[in-house]
Amino acid sequence: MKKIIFITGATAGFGKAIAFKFAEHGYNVILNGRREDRLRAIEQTLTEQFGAQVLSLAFDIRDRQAVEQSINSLPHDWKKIDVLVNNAGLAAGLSLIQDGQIDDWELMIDTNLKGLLYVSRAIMPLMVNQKSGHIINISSIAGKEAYQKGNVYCATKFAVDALTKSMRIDLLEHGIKVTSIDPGAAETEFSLVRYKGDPERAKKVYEGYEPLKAEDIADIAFFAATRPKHVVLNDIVVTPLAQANTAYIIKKPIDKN
Ligand code: NDP
Ligand code: 8X3
Repeated sequence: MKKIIFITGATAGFGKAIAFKFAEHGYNVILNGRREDRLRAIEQTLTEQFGAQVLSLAFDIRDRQAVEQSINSLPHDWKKIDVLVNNAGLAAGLSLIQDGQIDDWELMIDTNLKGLLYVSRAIMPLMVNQKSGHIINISSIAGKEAYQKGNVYCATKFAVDALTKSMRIDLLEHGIKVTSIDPGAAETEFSLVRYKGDPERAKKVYEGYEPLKAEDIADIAFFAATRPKHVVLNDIVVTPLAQANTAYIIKKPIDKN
């Protein structure tokens, strides 16, 4: 029987790349995200290209009722979830904490922290019942070290780090693996979202060095999910070669000629 992976935030970036990677390697996939048109397009490609069975669940992970209703009403066969990737998340804005937009703070806390909890709360009992499963939380290097103007985004990722460790302890007796992947700078729609749709500002983040790609994270997620039964990768911090930590990135000047 094919394994099932449930991915939040699968309409772009890491989540989409993870869906492709796992479908290519024989998994059936549950895709989540808010943009239904993208979900349908990805579903069609995964089905046609890899023969995967795909279920698209369009909901906002901040909507507790929608999360519970969507997951509780999964068809029986789809409830045997082998891998949950808690990936949906975002940074909103980049401001000194004293100047921060409270609406941005709420959005990040509601998505990165509360949304992750709602989804996990609905899926963990299924894994406990089946006495197996693997939760992969996409945290960030920002969950290891704070950086200037990162404040609330960093706080949400530090919280994800704490939840990853807590999950590993509380789920230990049920044979459930818990892994954290903590990427540094990766070129996805992340900066476009952070800068509220400003493509010039978003592009600048990745100028002068080679950032990580979504596929790099998908490779790592797949590697983590395919270790022998007795092996758990706890915590994987990954940066581009040009990045040492949240504060040090070597950028070469761009030749504009
Ligand atoms: P993208 O913006 O490319 O993708 C984010 C995904 O999350 C989209 O599919 C989006 O789908 C989904 N999403 C956002 N909000 C919600 C919501 N409320 N409900 C459901 N889905 C939602 O960013 P990345 O792929 O880069 O980011 C993925 C994760 O990786 C995030 O948690 C981010 O914090 C983390 N990360 C990113 C890094 C980077 O440099 N790119 C580095 C370290 C960590 P839709 O809009 O359709 O709902
Ligand atoms: C995204 C990476 O360094 O912009 O989590 O916070 S960073």
